[in-house]
Amino acid sequence: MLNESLLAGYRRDDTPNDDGAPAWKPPLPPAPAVSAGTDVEAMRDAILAKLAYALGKSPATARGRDWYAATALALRDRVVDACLASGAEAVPPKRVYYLSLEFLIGRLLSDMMGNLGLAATVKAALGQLGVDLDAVAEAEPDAALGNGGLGRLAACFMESMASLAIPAYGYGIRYDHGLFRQELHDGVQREVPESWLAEGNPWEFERPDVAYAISFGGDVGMTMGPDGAIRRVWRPAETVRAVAYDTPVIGWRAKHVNALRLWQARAAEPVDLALFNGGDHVGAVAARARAEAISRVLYPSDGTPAGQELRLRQEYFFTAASLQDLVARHVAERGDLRSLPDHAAIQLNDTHPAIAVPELMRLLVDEHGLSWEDAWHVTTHTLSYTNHTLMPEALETWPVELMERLLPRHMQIIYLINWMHLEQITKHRKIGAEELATLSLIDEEHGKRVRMGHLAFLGARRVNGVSALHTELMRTTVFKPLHLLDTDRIVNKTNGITFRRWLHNANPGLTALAVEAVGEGVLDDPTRLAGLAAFADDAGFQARFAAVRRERKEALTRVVRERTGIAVDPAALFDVQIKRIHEYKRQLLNILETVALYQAIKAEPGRDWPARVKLFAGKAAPSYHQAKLIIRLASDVAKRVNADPDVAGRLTVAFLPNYSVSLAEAMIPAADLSEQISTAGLEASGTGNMKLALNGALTIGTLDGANIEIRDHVGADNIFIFGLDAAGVERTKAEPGYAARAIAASPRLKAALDLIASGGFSPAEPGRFLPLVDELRHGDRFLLTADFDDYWRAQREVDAAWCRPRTWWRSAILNTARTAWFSSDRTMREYADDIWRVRVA
Ligand code: 26V
Repeated sequence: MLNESLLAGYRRDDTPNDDGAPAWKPPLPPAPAVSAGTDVEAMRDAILAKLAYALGKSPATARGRDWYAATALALRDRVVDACLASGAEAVPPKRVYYLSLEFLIGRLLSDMMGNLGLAATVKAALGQLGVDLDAVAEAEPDAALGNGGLGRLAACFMESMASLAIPAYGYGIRYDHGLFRQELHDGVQREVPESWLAEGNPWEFERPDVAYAISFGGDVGMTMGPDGAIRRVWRPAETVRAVAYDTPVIGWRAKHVNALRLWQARAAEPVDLALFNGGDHVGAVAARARAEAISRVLYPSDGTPAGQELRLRQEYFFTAASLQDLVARHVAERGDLRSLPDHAAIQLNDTHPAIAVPELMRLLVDEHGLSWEDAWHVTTHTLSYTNHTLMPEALETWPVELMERLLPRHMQIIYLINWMHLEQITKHRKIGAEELATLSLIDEEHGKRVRMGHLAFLGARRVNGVSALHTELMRTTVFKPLHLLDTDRIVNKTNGITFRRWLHNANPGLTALAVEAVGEGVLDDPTRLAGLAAFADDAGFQARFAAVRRERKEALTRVVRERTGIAVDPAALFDVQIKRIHEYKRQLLNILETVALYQAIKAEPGRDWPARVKLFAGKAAPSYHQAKLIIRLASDVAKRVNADPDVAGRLTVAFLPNYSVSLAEAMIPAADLSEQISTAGLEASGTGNMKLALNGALTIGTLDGANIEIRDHVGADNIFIFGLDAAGVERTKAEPGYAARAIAASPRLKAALDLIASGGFSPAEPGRFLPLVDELRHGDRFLLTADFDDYWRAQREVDAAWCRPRTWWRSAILNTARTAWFSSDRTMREYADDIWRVRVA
C-alpha cells in the first residue's frame, strides 16, 4: 500500500485558500526506486555513501553513532522503496487513526532490518567494513516517548497494523525529551533528562509543509450566517504551530508501510519584532518559549493525572493537529465530511485525546457548517475509546475553570453535549438527583470538573477494555450507569504484543529453534507455535530449549555485573519482576517474600534450597515517594543479602537501573519466572506477562488482568496462581482490620516486617522503611498481608518444580507453544473487525 504521507501523495501548499483552509494539490508521480539490489555489496556501498554524503564522515573518522546513522539512513531508503513497490491504491477505502499521547517505541534498527528481511545482509555488509552490527545497534538511543504499558501497547499496535496492511496513521507528540533516565545512588532514584534527539533522528522525515495552527484561550463571540442562523466564533488569544514529523512503520516482510506522525510545537512567530525593535530582546522570544514548551517533555506521571495546564495544552495540541490533518485529507479525497465515518476510524488511546469529542464537533459545526445533529452523528460514528485503568485516582478530570480559560468554545460544547445527554435520559424515565450526578459529564463533588472518561464514552461508537476481567469490571463499576444506557457499547479487546520484536528480534535463538521444529511458516503465523507442544516432553528438545535460555542468562549476567557490580549465577532460577513501580503492582510483596526466604535460609542452612536470583527493574514517578522507597528497600535488601555468606549461592538480589524497552529485550528471554502479582482487579491487562510467557518463562501471578486468559491458554498446570480473586479482594476490603489479623496469623510475615521495621536493612537509619511497614500494618490498601501466605506457598511450589527439570522445561515449552493468541496481530484483527470495520488484507 502506497502511503501518501511518506511519499508522493498530497502536498500542502503554504499559501492557504481564501477561506484559510490548506490548499491541496494532486499527487506527484512516484519517484523512481533509486536503491537497487538487496545484496551485501549494494548494502555496504549504500552505508558508505550515507556515511560520506549524509554525515560527512569517512570510515576512519566514523564513531559507532555515525555507523548507526548511516545504516539507518540506508535502511530508510529501502523502506521508501518497499512503500513504492507495494503499489496499492493511494486512497484506501478506510483508514485508522490511532491517537496516543505516548508511543514507547524503543530502538528501531532491528525492527526495520527484521521486517525488511535484511538482518543478515546488513550484518555481512558491516562485517565487510570491519564493523560489528551489535555495537552499531547499541548506539541507537531508545525512543522512550511513553511511560509504560499504555505507550508500549501503542507501539506494538502500530507494528501489527503495518504487518496486517491496515492503512493507518499513528498520531502523537514528538517530545524533545522522552521518559527520564533513572540513576540509582545508594538505592535512591535520581531522574536525569533524556535527549534522544541530541544527535538527530535518522528514521524520521520532517514535514515543514504539513503544519497547522492550534489555538488557545480568548473568548467566544457570535455572528449571523447568511442563512440567518447564529454561528459561534472562537476568538483565541494565542496560536501555536504544529509541524509534522513522519516515521515510517514497516510491516512484516515489507508488505505495507504506515506512518507515525508526531507533532512538534513551534511559535507562530519566532520573534515578536515590535518588542525586539523596542529593545526587549528577551520578551521578544518569550512567546516562542511558551509555544515550544508544549512538545518539550513527556509527563512521567504514569497514572496519577498530571493536573497542570501544560498537560492539557499537550492533549489539545496533538488532538487538534491530528483532527485538522485527517479532516483536511478527507475533504481533499472525498469532499463531504458527512461521509467521514465511512472512511475514517479514530481510536482514542485512553482519555488523553478525549478532547477530540468537542474538537471534532467544533470543526464540523463551527468551521464546516454542519448541523449539530449531523455533526454528532459523524463524531459518534468515527470515534472509539480504549480505557486502560479503572483506578479512581488515575481517571482524568479537568477543572471547568481551567477548561473555560484555555478552551472556552470546547467548554460550551461540552455543556451542550451534557445537556442533551441528560435531557435524553430524563425524557424517558424519572430519575433521582443522585443517579443523575453519576451520569453527568460534570463532577460536582470535587469542585466542578469535566469527567474525561464520560466524555470519551459519550462520543464513542465503541468503548473497550483491555482484558476480559477489566472489561467486565468496566461494565459493573466505573462505567455501569453509562453502560446501562447502551449495553452494546462496551466491548473487550484483550491486549497483545508484537512477536516480531518480542520473540523474533529479542530471542533469535528461540525463534531459530521454533523454525527448526515447526517450520518457517511460524514466522508468518504464530498459531503454528502450537506445534511445539509435540516436543514438550522430548528430552533432546528440552535440552536445546534450556541451552537457548542459558545463553541469554549468561548475556544478562554480564549486563547485571556492568550495571550493578553484582555477580549472579546463570545456573540459578532467574525470578524477574519488571514494570513501573507502583503499590498496586506489589513489588513490595515480592521483597517481603525475599526477606522471608532470606530468614528461612539462615534458619535452616542445611536444607537443599534451590539457587534463586531475584531481579527487579522499573521506574518510579518522580513525586511518588512510596514507590521510590520500595526501590530503596529492594536495593538495601540486595546489599545485605548479597553480602551474607550464609545465603551465598542460594539467594541473590539485584535492582537493575534504568528499565527501558532495550533492557526488557535483554531480560525477557533470560527470565525463568515472571512475577505478575498485582492486587486482583487493579492491573487492567499487563503485557509484560505475555512477553515473558511467550519466551517460555513460567508465571507466578494473581487472577488479575490478562493473567486469567494466560492461565486459560497455557493450562493451570503450567502457571502458579495464588491469592484472592477480584471478588475476594472486594470482600476482604469490606472487613475492617484485616491487615492486623493477617499479620498476627502469619509468623513468617510478621518476622519479615519486624526485620525491615527495626532497621535490619538500614542500620544507619533504622526508621527508613517505616512508611512502608506502617502502611501495611494500618491500611494495606493493596492487600499484601492478605495474599502473603499463599504467595509464599506458590513460591515454594516454584522451588519444587525447578528441582524437577523435566517438568519445568515441559511447562516452559508449553508456555511458548500456547501463547500465540497474545499476538497483537490477533488484537488488531479484532479491532479491525468489531470496532473499526476496516478491511484486513
Ligand atoms: C493508573 C494508576 C492509578 C493511580 C496510581 C497508580 C496508577 C498507575 C498506573 C495507572 C495506569 C495508567 C494507564 C496505563 O498505563 N494503563 C496500563 O495499560 C496497559 C495497556 O493496556 C495495561 O496492560 C496495564 O495493565 C495498564 O496498567
